[in-house]
Formats: sequence, C-alpha cells, structure tokens
Amino acid sequence: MGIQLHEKLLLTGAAGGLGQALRQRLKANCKVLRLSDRVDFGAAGAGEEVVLADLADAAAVDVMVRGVQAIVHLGGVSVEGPFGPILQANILGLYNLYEAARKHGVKRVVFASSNHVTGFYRQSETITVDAPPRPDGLYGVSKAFGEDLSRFYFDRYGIETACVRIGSSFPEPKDRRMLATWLSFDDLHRLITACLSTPVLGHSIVFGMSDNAVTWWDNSGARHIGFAPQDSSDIFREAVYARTSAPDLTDPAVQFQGGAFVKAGPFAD
Ligand code: NAI
Ligand code: 15L
Repeated sequence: MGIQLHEKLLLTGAAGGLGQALRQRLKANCKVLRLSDRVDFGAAGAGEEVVLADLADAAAVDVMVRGVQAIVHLGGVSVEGPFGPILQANILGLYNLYEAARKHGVKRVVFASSNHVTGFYRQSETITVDAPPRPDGLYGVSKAFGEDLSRFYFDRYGIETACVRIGSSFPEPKDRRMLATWLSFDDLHRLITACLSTPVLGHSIVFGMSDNAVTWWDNSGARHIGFAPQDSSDIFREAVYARTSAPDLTDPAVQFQGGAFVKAGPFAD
C-alpha cells in the first residue's frame, strides 16, 4: 500500500501506541526505517535502524535525524498534563527536530498534530483546516506551536510539512465522541503515505479521520494531499451506543470537540 519514495525514513515515538501500529506498515514506504523513542523498545529488525533520543537533547536529535530524507514525527507528550514535560518534548523537542532537519537537508516532515488544537469548537460545528486554532489545553497549545513552527521552517527554509490533526486513532472507537473522531490505523497509514508522496505538499493542515458519517471537520482545503479514507466508524455505532449512556448535554466534554480534554487540569508541575 505504501509508495517507496524515500531511502531512509525516520519514525519518532516508535515505542508509543501509534508508533507500534505504524512500524510494519511504514516499511512499505522506504528501504530503511529508522525508529526512535526515548525509551528502549527492543532491537532493530530487518530493514530497520534504532536510534534512541530524548527530543529535548539537541545533540541526540541531531544524530537521530542525520542521514534520513523524511520524518514521520509522532514522539512527544500525547495527552494533557503538567507543562514541564510538554515544554521539553513538544516545544523544545520540536525546535530541536526542525533545526536538525534544516542542518541535514531533510525536506519533508509529517507532524502528528492533534484535534486538540481546535478542541474548543463545539460538536455542533463543522470547521475547515483554515479555522483559527482554539486549543483546549496546554497540550493543544503545544501542537498549535508545532503547526506555527513548521510553517516558519517552510516559509524560511522550504521544509514541507503536513500537520496531521489526528482525531482518535485506536483499534476501535471507545465512546460516542470517537464515532466522529476515529481514524483507523490503516487510514492513518494511508494519510501518512499521501503526505509523503503528494508532489507538492507545501505547509498543509489536514484532519486525520476515517470516512465517518458524523464529522466536525472539513478536509476540502487539503485535497492536494490526496487522502482517501477507506474505513469508517459507522460499523461500530450500534455497539458503542449499546454500551454507553445518553450524553449529558450540559457537560463541556459533550459540548466541545475536545471532549474530556477541555476540562482536564490544571496540573501542578
Ligand atoms: P504515545 O504516548 O503512545 O506515544 C508517544 C511516544 O513519544 C512514547 O513512546 C514516548 O516515549 C515518546 N516520547 C515522549 N516524550 C518524549 C521525549 N521527550 N523524547 C522522545 N520521545 C518521547 O502516543 P500515541 O497515541 O502513539 O500518539 C503519537 C503522536 O500522535 C503523539 O504526538 C500524539 O500527540 C499524536 N496524536 C495521537 C492521537 C491518537 O489518537 N493516538 C490523537 C492526536 C494526536
Ligand atoms: C489526542 O491528541 C491524544 O493523543 C489521544 O490519546 C486521544 O485522546 C485523542 O487526542 C482524542 O482526542 O481522542
């Protein structure tokens, strides 16, 4: 399913949930898949390299990036929490990644942004990729920073980036909200493949969702990426409704797209 355009592709966050889901799938996109995380996740297999690095460590990130042609960047703090780790991994870490990409001539990045960049829009709204950010927490703010930082590195240095505002990428939707936000692992791989292979990516924002009947996001401004989802949360709808209770419409987690993230925290550092 992948298109092999790159000799060596870097996947960060390889030990995480999505990293594990993509490890085999992304081998179709390159000759050598370099895997990185800050925690040990075992040895490299055939066609793989492992380079451990903490994103906050500029020298380690430089080594991690050297020699690759493109990056799928999943590494970092993936939920709302104290600002310290978010600052280190998602803000300083992203700066280190783009500085290394600039120094080593990497020209394309797929950045795992998040729907929490726009989590304070209502579930009754449909927003486009151009809607102004309304982050629902410090995590969402850090992803909005990543979208702006990558735009700067495109405008100034020509590094193309797809900011993929992933909805909820899990084996199945866990609740009623995820019927709207769900992105299957195969569709995630299709989307990353599209971002890596579209001829002209520029700096783009795209929502990462499957072909769900209920949706809050309009990807028509990202048609140039060529993403055509093939899965849908709809096959899970009946089962999800059966095991969950009717939503409390006064609950902010039900009113806003970010769900429970909109009422998380504050956290002590
Ligand atoms: P995860 O939390 O399972 O994986 C993140 C990985 O990043 C972990 O293996 C962790 O060790 C690594 N990491 C954290 N701090 C680091 C640091 N300072 N240096 C190096 N590595 C570090 O998250 P998941 O679910 O796999 O998500 C991957 C990416 O996609 C994240 O950036 C997340 O924000 C984004 N995303 C995921 C969604 C989902 O539904 N799974 C939805 C929206 C965005
Ligand atoms: C995210 O950004 C998180 O990384 C993931 O764990 C999910 O909670 C997802 O958003 C979501 O909104 O469901």
